[in-house]
Amino acid sequence: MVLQRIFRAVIMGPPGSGKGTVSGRITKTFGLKHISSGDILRSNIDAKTELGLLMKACIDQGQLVPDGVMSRLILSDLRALGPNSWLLDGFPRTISQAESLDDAYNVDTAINLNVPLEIIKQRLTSRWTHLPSGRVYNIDFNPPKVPGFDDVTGEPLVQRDDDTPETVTRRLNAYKTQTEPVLEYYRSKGILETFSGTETNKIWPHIEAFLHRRLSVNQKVA
Ligand code: G5P
Ligand code: MG
Repeated sequence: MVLQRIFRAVIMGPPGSGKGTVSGRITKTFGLKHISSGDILRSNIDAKTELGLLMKACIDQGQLVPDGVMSRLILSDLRALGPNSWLLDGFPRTISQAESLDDAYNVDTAINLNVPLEIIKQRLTSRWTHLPSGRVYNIDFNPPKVPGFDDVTGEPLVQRDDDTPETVTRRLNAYKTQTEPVLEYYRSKGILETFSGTETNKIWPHIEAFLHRRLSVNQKVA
């Protein structure tokens, strides 16, 4: 789909709710640029910069990276994208981050994946990731064609350091205390769209239909 008007969305949900998986489908179907805060942080860590070390300490403890660092990083990447449609995955995660984003851009919609917390832990401990691209696999849900290797590049997959059961518990706590208020923030602005369920394949058709509706309205207005 070629968009005639700029469309800017954020995708939210607890760790393991499927933000990365659904973002992959949205970018493929609708051609939005995908920016994942977690992928950006992990590539900084990989580059072993001083800032990367600070970020790694936060992530490995299941804590959020400080707002100032995070907002600067994401806003500079968004600026580099120029006048394009995009989908932000994993940002904003605090009210302060949501306000920094609002100061710079008009967000059209906030997609919220509402997946029960009980099933999330199991998903994360069986996740395999291709770090350079952020592509994710799961032993049960979407296994790679060759076990341990990325389908596209053939490069090795790894398990994220923060996918241990203890760190997942801390990440879920951070989500409840710091990120859930952001849902309320977007609800009060009238742009929150919540999709509930336990399986991505069942949630996805609803998100796809919603975006088709939103984007065709956008195009008529354009
Ligand atoms: P991230 O990288 O943003 P999280 O914790 O928000 O990490 P995560 O873990 O990346 O979110 P996800 O993207 O929501 O999860 O989920 P996913 O990867 O698509 O799916 C999870 C697994 O389930 C995969 O293996 C997938 O294949 C499988 N799966 C999907 N659907 C199904 C299904 O229907 N069934 C089954 N069985 N499996 C399925 O952030 C990491 C850290 O970076 C820092 C924080 O420290 C954070 O903890 N950070 C920030 N700090 C401050 N501010 C920010 N804005 C920050 N952003 C990141
Ligand atoms: Mg993710």
